[in-house]
Amino acid sequence: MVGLGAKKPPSRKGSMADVPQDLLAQISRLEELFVVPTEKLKAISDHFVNELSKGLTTEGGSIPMNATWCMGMPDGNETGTFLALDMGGTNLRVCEITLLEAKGEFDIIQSKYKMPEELKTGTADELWGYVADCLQQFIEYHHPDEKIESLPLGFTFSYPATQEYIDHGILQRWTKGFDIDGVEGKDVVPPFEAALAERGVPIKLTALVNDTTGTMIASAYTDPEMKAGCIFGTGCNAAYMENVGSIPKLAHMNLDPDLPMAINCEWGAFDNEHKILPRTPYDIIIDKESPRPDQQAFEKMIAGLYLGEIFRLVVLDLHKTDCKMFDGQDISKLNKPYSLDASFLSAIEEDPFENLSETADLFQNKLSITPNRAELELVRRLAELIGTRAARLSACGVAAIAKKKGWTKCHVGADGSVFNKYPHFKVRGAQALKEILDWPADKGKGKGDPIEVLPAEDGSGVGAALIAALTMKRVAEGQHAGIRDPEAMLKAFGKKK
Ligand code: G16
Ligand code: BGC
Repeated sequence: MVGLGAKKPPSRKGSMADVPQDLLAQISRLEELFVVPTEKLKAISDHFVNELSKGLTTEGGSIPMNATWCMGMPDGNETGTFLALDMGGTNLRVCEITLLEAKGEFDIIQSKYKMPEELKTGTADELWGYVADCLQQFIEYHHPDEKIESLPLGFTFSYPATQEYIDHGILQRWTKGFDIDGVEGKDVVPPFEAALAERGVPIKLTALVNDTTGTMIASAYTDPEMKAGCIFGTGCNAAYMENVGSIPKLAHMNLDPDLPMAINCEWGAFDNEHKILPRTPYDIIIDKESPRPDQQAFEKMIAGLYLGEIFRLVVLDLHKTDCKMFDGQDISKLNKPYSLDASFLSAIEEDPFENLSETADLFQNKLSITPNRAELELVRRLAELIGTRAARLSACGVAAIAKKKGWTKCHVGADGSVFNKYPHFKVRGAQALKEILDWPADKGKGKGDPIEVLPAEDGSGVGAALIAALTMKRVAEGQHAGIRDPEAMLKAFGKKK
């Protein structure tokens, strides 16, 4: 993993000496397609600011800007024991979190389960059954013979949901390649609770939370400078704290305009109308062939689910066009959509050897292809271009939130496999933020930057527990906005503070 203060990745331009003219011409073409210059970054983030505001109006825009009813940051003094479920793009975690008396401290026990690939396109019953089974297993293992119904549950459900109340959520659409019939447009909480009840685990959900909101709140628990949370993983998105008075679509509720409200931006949907993002022909194919075409335009250019597929489509194209990459070789394995994931690109970018021998091994092992030296140089540059574009475009979203809110200095908590594992992602993002926000020459390295994107240490499950705690505190204090049945919540969990 590359730290925030990591050195700039070494340029490999010098290694291109042996690359033949036709491949060099292809590299220049790819650079034209994938490099996003400073001026374009600035134009994208300015447009992004307008789109964030539009999403908060009653008319709405592409970016949903979902009000989450998480109405406050933690101060580190929250206490109590909570269950948390965290259904991310790759893993399902079940946690029991005890927020301790000591400020900002907690104990956590957790089990991690893989989200099986086939669940993502299976049936709703299978999905909820699996999630409920994992929770049941966890409870039976950690609390045999105990009644734990009174433990509040925070459920991190990392998909766009419309919430009129914090303990329900109507799935707007599946993202990240999920495609399960009969869930979109419906409240996801009743079928989830029904699956629990069927298994004799009558736990009631206290808060349905997006992973970005969870990440923001978990990060803010120990760092008062945290103002937003981002996920750069299988999907990508951000949440930040808005004030109710700046959310015209909530005006009809006559709430105190100074109340805070976490907004789950769902910024993956930025530019669905294709006004500003520099899409390549490869991005267009990805979109057309995805289960939800015309959705998540921004996400499809930058999130982990798509990075390997962009790479595969380019390489396949180079095989078919005049330069005939891998000429005469059997490329059948390369023909399979989504056969390469972001870790394939990470590994190429991490190859420490001048002769790119690890990249050669990767191609051999994964695809049964033997690239020549020039082809190795090209695929290395291609991975660099795709990974750099992802980091630079991601920074446009962070900059846009900061600009919208007038923040010149703050911390942003981030999680997800791309942020944590993709080489140079952090430092490339920091460099782009510097270009967009015109920081001085010594900034843009990550550490010590005015806006610093920092790893969120403990996953958004902790955030979900904290949000459940904050919600119960709010209910106990008589603040009932966004709570469906405050009486029932008080009765179930008592006056926890
Ligand atoms: C962490 C967070 C999840 C989030 C996930 C995103 O989980 O706790 O809430 O959804 O990151 O990353 P990805 O999409 O790469 O799974 P984890 O299990 O990945 O550390
Ligand atoms: C989902 C978001 C989520 C993000 C990161 C996107 O595809 O729509 O709700 O926060 O992925 O997991």
